[in-house]
Amino acid sequence: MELTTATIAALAGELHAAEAERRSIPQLSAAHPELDVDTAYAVQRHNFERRLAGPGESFVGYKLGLTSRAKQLAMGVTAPLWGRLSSGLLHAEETPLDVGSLIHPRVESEIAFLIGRDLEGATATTAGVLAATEGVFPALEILDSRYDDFRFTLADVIADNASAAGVVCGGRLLEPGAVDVQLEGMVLRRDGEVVDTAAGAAVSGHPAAAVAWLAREVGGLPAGAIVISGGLTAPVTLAPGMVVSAEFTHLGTVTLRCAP
Ligand code: OOG
Ligand code: MG
Repeated sequence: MELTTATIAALAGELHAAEAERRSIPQLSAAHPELDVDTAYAVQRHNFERRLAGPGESFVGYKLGLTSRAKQLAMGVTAPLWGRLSSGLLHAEETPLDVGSLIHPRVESEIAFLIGRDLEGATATTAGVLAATEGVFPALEILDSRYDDFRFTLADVIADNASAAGVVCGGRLLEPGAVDVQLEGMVLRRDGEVVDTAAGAAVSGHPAAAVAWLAREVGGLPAGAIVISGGLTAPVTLAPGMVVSAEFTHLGTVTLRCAP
């Protein structure tokens, strides 16, 4: 059964309140098994519009999620999804993260794209994405599910803006012709210790292929948009005082420090 506009607004309100009050809620699909992917994106859009109405907030781009096998296995959801990024989600690398400001935060390393010119959706390809990209850079994504125990169905997590809680941009911006992102290596460290490693191909065979899928899904990408292409490995659960870094072969290093 299709959910009404009023129900979409009510579901969005539940997620918004959970985020604002830093408490998790049961999965929306538990009370609404009829929540489908399209309706979930409508819930996501509702809260993103609310976010954009906030002071100083503007659209900055998109996030891809569950684009690697490691992430799909970790979350038990076997399809990719996308979410929306606003300026308020950008977390400066030099600012320590207050873990207590979030419900149950995690972090993961990603390869990010800065789109240099408008990319048409219907015909988007891996090569087309690379041609439209101004530069690629490394990012750490901060995740925080608004759901109990960080568990969800595909529709639930889409409604929750793909668990988006922040993006740390770092390293260096390289032209896509200067680095083969498919073969780019990454070492993930927690408090200096290696916790995981990956290559760019972990994401959809080629991170730009994931971005092409996004472009087709959302009907094109505008010049200036940032797209994070999805976690390369399983995420790391954050704790006060923790330092997590992702060191890439050519893209450099991006670091997140948690406040003590
Ligand atoms: C859902 C968001 C997934 C990624 O990069 O795979 C995601 C989640 O894991 O909470 O951002
Ligand atoms: Mg992610």
